[in-house]
Order: sequence, then structure tokens, then C-alpha cells
Amino acid sequence: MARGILCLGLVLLGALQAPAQDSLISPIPVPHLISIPLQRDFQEDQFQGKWYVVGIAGNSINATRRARFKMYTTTYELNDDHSYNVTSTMIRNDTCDHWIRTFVPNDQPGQFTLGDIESHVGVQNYTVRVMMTNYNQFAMMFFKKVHDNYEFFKISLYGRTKELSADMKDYFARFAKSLGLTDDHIIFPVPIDECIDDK
Ligand code: DBH
Ligand code: DBH
Ligand code: DBH
Repeated sequence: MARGILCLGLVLLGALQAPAQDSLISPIPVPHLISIPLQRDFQEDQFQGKWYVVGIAGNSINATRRARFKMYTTTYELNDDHSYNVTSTMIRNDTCDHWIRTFVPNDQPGQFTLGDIESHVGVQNYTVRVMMTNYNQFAMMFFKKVHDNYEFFKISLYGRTKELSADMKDYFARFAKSLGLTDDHIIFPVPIDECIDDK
């Protein structure tokens, strides 16, 4: 009898845990870098300046929860040592937040890691790749990180303007899906005027 209850208990426990495990332990796996394009002949100087984040897709992004996510910008400024100071500006509670970090060249032109990674608590590994850009209209970026032993990746669609063509956004969404993401992992942030028009 006791054994029967124990068995039932274990079955119930298993049933309760299964969905939680699915969402916690098997997020969409991070693709290998070998399958991620890299902009040929990357021009670090031309890539500088302000980019509007027109699309974001990633394995930690929940598009339903962030349906009204506001557009933000990321600005790249080249240092003498070929690293970039990278500043993201986003509105939060009616104020402009600025988030600054450094991207340091790594491995090949167009690929970077996070500078001073020790100061970013929990971040164990970080890679950024410029997948493709024409410098004056759009860029597609790949990011992956290990944070507290969990692996995350995202891709971003950058525009020099707040609007990009429907074809470009479709291309971005199709690329996201080719990496295993679904519509529920893809956001096209809502254009705003506050904060992100400065500088
Ligand atoms: O949703 C996100 O993960 C996200 C949103 C805004 C993010 O990673 C970011 C800016 O860097
Ligand atoms: O500093 C951080 O926490 C950090 C840095 C780079 C981070 O959370 C991230 C990228 O997602
Ligand atoms: O930089 C980031 O914030 C980041 C990088 C890779 C991120 O939020 C993510 C994957 O989800």
C-alpha cells in the first residue's frame, strides 16, 4: 500500500515536473558559430555611430510578454585600440537609461567579445558577430552569451533609420526561424521619439 502511494506520488511528481523542465532546461539551443555568417571585409570605421534596434529575436525573448516593447538605440564608438564603446539608450519609467559596455575584437574582423567581462556579474562568455551590413542602412547582428551556466543567443536587426523595408524585416524573421526560433521569439520594437532621437 505504502509502495503504491509512493509510486503514484512519483508519477504525479513526474507529470508536474515535465512541463517546467521543458521550458527551463531545454530552451532553443545556441547555434554553432560555424553556421552564423560573418560580414566579409568588415569596415570598423564605417560601422560606427547610432543604430536603431528595429528587430530582436532570441531564445530568452518572449514576444507575447513584450508586445509593446519600445525601440532603443545602440551606438558604436571606435577606440584607438580597435575596441568599441557601445552605448544602448532606452526609455524606462519616463527616463533615458544608458547602458555602456566595451566590445573587443576577437578571432576575426567583425567578431567581438565583451571587454572587462569580470565586471559583468554572471556573464561567463560573450560573443558578438556582425553577420551582414551595408553600413548606411542596415546590419544584422548575432550575440551569444553564457550567463550563470545557461546559454543564450539573440539576433538583432539594426537600422540607420527607425523603419526598414518589409522585405528586410521578413528576411530577418526567416533567418531567426532558420535558427530554430518561432514567431513568439521575434519582436519588432515600437518606434518612439523620446530618448532615441538624441545625439
Ligand atoms: O529582451 C531582451 O532580451 C532585450 C531587450 C532589450 C535585450 O537583451 C536587450 C535589450 O539587450
Ligand atoms: O553586464 C551584464 O549583466 C551584461 C553584459 C552583457 C548582460 O546582462 C548581458 C550582456 O546580457
Ligand atoms: O547582450 C545581451 O543582452 C544578450 C546576448 C545574448 C541577450 O540578452 C541574449 C543573448 O538573450
